[in-house]
Amino acid sequence: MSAPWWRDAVIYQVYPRSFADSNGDGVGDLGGVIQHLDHLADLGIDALWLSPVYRSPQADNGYDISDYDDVDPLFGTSSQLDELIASAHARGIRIIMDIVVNHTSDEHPWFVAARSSRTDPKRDWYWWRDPRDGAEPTNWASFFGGSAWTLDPGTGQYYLHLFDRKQPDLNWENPEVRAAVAALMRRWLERGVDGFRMDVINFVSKVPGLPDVPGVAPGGTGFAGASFMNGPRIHEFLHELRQAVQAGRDEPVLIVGEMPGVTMDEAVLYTDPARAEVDMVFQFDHVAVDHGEDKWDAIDLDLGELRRGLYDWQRALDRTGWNSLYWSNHDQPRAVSRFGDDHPDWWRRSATALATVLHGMRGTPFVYQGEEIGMTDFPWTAPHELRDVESINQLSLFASAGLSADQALDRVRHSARDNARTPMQWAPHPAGGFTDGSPWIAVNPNVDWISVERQRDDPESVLAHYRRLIELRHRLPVLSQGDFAEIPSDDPAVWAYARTLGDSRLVVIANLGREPRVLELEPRWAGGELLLANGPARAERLGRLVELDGWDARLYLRRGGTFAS
Ligand code: TEU
Repeated sequence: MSAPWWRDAVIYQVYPRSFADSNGDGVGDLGGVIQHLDHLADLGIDALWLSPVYRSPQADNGYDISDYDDVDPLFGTSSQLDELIASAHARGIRIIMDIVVNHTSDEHPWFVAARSSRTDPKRDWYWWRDPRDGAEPTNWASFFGGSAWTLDPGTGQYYLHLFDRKQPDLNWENPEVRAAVAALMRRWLERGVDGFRMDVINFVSKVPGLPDVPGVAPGGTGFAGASFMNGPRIHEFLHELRQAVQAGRDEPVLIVGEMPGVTMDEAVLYTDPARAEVDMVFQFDHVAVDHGEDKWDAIDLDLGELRRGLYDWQRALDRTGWNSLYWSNHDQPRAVSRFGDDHPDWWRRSATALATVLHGMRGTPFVYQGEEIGMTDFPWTAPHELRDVESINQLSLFASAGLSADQALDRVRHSARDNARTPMQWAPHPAGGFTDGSPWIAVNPNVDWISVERQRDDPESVLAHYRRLIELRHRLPVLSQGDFAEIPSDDPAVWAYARTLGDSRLVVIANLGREPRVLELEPRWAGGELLLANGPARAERLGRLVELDGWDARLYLRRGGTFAS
């Protein structure tokens, strides 16, 4: 059986609110996505992951869904979504819908019914508990600050929400919930979508009894991940869902599981095709290497740790299962600012070096909107510029802890999800070509030198480099199917690895820093011809001594050899 389509594909994430506004209200919408499909086709991507556009009160920018079958008027109409699906398909681009079913909006009819009475048939679709000593039932913390429980005065019980209080957790122990989720996913497949990105899907099996977090002071809250991440029935639930969604379909339905807290061992089980659960996971190890106590406690980036984390995941899934490959998404700061060097002198080379080391690996690369042109974090100057519920709650928590507004902003600025949510920079003018209206969040002032328009026809641009990497993945089976082997380097800034398939070997080498560096290779790695560099194109054979300039990144290809892996 041939490999499924996503194994040599590149997937592009659109966060519609910030992608392109077609009606001048300052918020991105489906019309804007449709208008820019040619940009995606030109980039060469194979599928578009669309962050939620369903009806939602927008408490968490659409990750709080109140109607899974309808489009929120903020983003357009249901018929526009059908048009997007058809227009994307006409360009050979598949559509991957973002499905959020660990929780709904508190305005979803299911929850409205559930909270109406303790005896409502939908009551058990959510998690309800009596007060304990007049307070929250357990000491669980919400990801967005405070307790994970909110009292519903109408029925005198608390309901569970791992995120915002407007995002009550569904009770997946209830088979009616699981059947309803499978049914809504099948309806989207009937409308022509090709797969799903499933939001925090490894949270849906909770440990029975919802035990307290140990060691938390009375009245406090603690991270309860051990009680909801990769829970006791998660594999059963995901296998059941896969069977229900795939039934009767010849074309494989892509399921990408977003799984904070997933381990490599668990990921092998989740993505083993023989187990029919999910096809790949978004893991979080590499995007936590600069977190101290938590994401707000930023520590210096340890390039060795970053490299080891990604290489470990390559080795873990090299035989069984499949990796997603990403630097960015709508929740993470911009890669070139976080892992690269967004100084104007180094910005392009570092953005292309990061792209090279990621896209050279085994797995399915994901490109987040704006990453392909090297968009950077935003230079926040005041708390009121931030829009994200997580950031706003955190600023308030810091204020309560006695920090000044400037001190709180300093703690939030680098990890704020808002960095990824500033408008896509299409053209070098104040609104960035994103809207004719007033944007819902500020456009990065560097739009005058970072934009699609400025890069589209520049062969040396970040955009051109992404195009080349994507084209290579489509053309070279060694990239999509080759195995992975680390090439030893004592310098944490010098990354090198090999991909081997049959008589082809690809060697990827990069310097993730400004200082020139030298790498000495064992003879077995040398001998390839330069295939792609983020510097001047040139004929070059890979020798044993590799001299690397600042943020130098190269791919070498050797064909016709016999390679011991
Ligand atoms: O994010 C889940 C998740 O892991 C977040 O807690 C993420 O780690 C955090 O935002 C980083 O600080 C998913 C969605 O991607 C996110 O946008 C939603 O807010 C969240 O679930 C709730 O649906």
